[in-house]
Amino acid sequence: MSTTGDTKTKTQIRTRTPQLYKVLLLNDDYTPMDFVVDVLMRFFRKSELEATRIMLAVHHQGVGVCGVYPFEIAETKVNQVMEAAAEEGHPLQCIMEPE
Ligand code: TYC
Repeated sequence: MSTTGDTKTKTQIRTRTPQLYKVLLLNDDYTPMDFVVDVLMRFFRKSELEATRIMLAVHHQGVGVCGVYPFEIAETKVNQVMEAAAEEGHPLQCIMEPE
């Protein structure tokens, strides 16, 4: 490194991988299956087949992963799902947790 007053340049070797978050759907007894499939297609870009598979997994197991994203994208998806559900009066819950 120069000590003559030149700009000093240091190569950063280590990079930090951003923490990823799982976006999860929770089961309930009231939200229509069709609505959940629609949410998965609209906000998580799933095919109808994949959306149906995820919805049924949540229905049977209580919880399921919709996708894994950086914090702000996960947060946006949770908000979009919660807003859409509230608009239709469904109790559907969507949460995020660190992967
Ligand atoms: N259990 C709901 C029903 O029988 C369907 C459902 C699936 C609800 C997934 C929420 O995240 C959910 N209508």
